[in-house]
Amino acid sequence: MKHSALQEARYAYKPKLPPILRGAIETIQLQQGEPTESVEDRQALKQLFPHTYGKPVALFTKGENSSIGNRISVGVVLSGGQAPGGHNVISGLFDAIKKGNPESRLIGFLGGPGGILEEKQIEITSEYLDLYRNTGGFDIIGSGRTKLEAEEQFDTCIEVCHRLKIDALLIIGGDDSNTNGALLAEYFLKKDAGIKVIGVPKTIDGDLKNAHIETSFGFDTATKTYSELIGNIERDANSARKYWHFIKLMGRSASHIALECALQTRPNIAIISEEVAAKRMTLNQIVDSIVRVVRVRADQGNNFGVVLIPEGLIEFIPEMKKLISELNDLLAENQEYYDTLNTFEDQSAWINKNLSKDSSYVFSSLPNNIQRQLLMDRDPHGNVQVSRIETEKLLIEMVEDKLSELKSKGEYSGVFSSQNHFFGYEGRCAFPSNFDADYCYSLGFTSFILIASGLSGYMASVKNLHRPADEWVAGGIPITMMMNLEQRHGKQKPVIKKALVELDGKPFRTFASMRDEWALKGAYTFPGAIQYYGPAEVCNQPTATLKLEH
Ligand code: FBP
Repeated sequence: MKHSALQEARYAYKPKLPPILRGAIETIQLQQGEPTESVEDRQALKQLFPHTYGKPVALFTKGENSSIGNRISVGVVLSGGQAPGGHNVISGLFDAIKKGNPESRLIGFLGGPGGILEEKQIEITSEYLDLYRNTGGFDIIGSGRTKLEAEEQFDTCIEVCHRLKIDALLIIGGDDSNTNGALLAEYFLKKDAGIKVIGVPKTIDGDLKNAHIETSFGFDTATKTYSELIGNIERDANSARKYWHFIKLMGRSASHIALECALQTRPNIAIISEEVAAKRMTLNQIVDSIVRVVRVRADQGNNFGVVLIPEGLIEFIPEMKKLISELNDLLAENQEYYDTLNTFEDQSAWINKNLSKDSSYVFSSLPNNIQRQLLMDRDPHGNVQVSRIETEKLLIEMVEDKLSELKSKGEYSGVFSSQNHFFGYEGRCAFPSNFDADYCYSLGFTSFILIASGLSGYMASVKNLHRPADEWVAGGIPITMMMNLEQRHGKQKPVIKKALVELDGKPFRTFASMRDEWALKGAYTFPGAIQYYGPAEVCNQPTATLKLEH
């Protein structure tokens, strides 16, 4: 394989660890804090998780730890969408395991959680791992979206782990995968299977965070990658002065990515889905708010600008949310019949007949291509795949229509020419920033200490992340502590509470206090490419979200 110059340089990068994890590994001892409670629904969760509920927060301190040197085998699985830094979680875990006992083994399950069920795995060796250190992607073992949630699957996991002599599983995933990790940990204890389960917070979306998990890994690199691209487009817009750029940004549900990128690049408009939902804005009101800025800028002679749109927006617009939920139910309940409808005309006619009056009206008023996208295959959770809905094009079309209407009435005399973009996959496999490289390596290393200390049903945590790594604090958080009950497919299910953008939080308030100025004046900032080498203020900065939140 031919390596780029940066790839070669990154192989040699030594990620930074929190001070407690440096030096002799057998002197890292577990220190248990107070018992914990879940965020909500305490009684119900206590009953659902009799073995793992209420465990104390785990901290580390210096002292003798005789179990660290035991020979163990750990299985690792990458779950869900790629996020920069996954390879470093595995590197940190591997190095810690081998430091504990060179005879210990790391088994990587291939292609995500499905790899455990299908018993597809490889042993990760030092030579193999060296090709992946400090690089982006999940290609070291691959990822997948198979959900581990049924008892038969849990039993298969036990059989496979016993056959492979695996003592613990590390699940690197988002809120759903870690929820399932908690269920697995509970089941293993109930069955006395002797297998521990530890989770690691992964997702570029940034929505797996709480009082103890300050950020999920990958958010830092992905938002820096998108911000670089947005900054470049802003500069192009400023130079050519002829296009309005509509940029959709990944993030399945929450708008953390769009908000962070807005704070980094100061676009003319950034829509935040959580605000749209809170104000119960209709699609037309969102379009009007964009048209307002386009007109004022046109009056100033500025027929150009940049609009950021979060990927999940469509599901936060109340009328669209209702439509999507009705579509999800209709398609799930009538899949067999629906599959017999061969043309789009037949499908949309049947859909229109079965939707409520309001939703049918909304559906019919959408352009044909958006209707088609709303009817595409659901993801394994039964949800519409928002990354495939071209919201940016929908908004452009609607803005164009409004502006021509205004023009015909003599109320708008500008020129509106647009470009659309979608930044998502571009950021998920970038070389991890120094922040993500260090954070992920620390999470992997921490996971081993939790496993070796006999804990299960915990998520690895590294805190104080807005400070340099010299001040980072490692430990573990019982996953049940992050849970509540939510309605899923008509049933109350225990799940990790998703963190949406808080409208009274500092990142949003900071954005809201400046956006009017950004809308009309040229306030663009150009973050440039991620820097891996150079002064700390250029290459070791955490996200604005993290700094503002802490
Ligand atoms: P995770 O929640 O698994 O981390 O994935 C996040 C994400 O990147 C979303 O931002 C996006 O909507 C989705 O994955 C895209 O999924 P896919 O890779 O299946 O196209």
